[in-house]
Amino acid sequence: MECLIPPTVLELARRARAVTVLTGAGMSAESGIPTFRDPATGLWSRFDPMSLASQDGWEADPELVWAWYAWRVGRVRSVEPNAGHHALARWAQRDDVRLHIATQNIDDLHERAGSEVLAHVHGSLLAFRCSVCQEPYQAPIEVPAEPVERLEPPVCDCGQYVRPGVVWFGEMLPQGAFDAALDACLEADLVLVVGTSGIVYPFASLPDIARGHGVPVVEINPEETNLSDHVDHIWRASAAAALPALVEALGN
Ligand code: BJW
Ligand code: ZN
Repeated sequence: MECLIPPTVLELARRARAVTVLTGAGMSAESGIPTFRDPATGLWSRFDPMSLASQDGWEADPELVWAWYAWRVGRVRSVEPNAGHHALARWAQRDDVRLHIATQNIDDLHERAGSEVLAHVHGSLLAFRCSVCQEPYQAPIEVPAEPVERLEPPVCDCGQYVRPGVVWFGEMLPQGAFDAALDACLEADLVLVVGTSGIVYPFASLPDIARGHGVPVVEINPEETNLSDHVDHIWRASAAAALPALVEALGN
């Protein structure tokens, strides 16, 4: 289906020489990865993602939390980057623009589309490490064919459980990740915010900070979000429709 580009957004994209794209779960939705706050289906509908994605949740029941992450590893492995991921990779290849991506997503779909990601501010699902000594865990991760409710996590050489390399609530972001995203927003002449509800901080503060420095901010999202009142332009469209349309309209 044709995707109509708001003329001001197209003009901003045409003029921009430094573009920073901030992405959230909606970026990967059309690849088949459920967003974080979508109502869950199946086995996981009985559990609250906010509790599972927390140190308290892990400490209370590591087998439950590991089973949830193992299921998500299976989902990420089985899907492909969508047209939106590919469009950003193509845009970054242009000689007339520097394009940075800072993502909250813990999947590797930007990279698999050919993009270099400046910052994974909430970590990477596939970068497993020991939950106690923090040593990276390199052995293959087994994913059950069918989702299960409990699964024992792998064990590190030190005898403690291995955890996913993601950032849970109350945890610090990976060293340097937020600063890199912030610098990229401040040096941009266009910030695109794609597929995030803008609920989680400090990432959600980036659009406001960019605007405070005079950088125009565009939201691409089919729904209203916490950020909608804090951006310059709103484009109500999905990532996989809007981004290819925009990059195509830029021409060669
Ligand atoms: C589409 C679409 C399509 C659908 N196309 N769009 C300041 C104020 C208040 C609280 C805090 C604050 N600073 C820090 C906090 C506390 C906390 C926080 O933010 N709490 C809020 C809930 C209020 N933040 C933290 O704890 C952070 N750490 C921190 O600040 O450290 C410093 C510190 C430490 C100790 C004490 C004090 C300070 C860490 C946050 C970690 C977040 N981790 C998670 C889980 C990761 C692992 C996992 O996935 O399991 O990250 S939470 C979860 O939310 C995940 C996501 O990255 C994140 C954001 O979600 P996102 O991407 O926005 O997804 P959704 O589902 O919410 O929205 C999807 C959107 O897509 C929707 O808008 C749809 O419409 C749209 N959409 N289809 C385009 N096709
Ligand atoms: Zn260890």
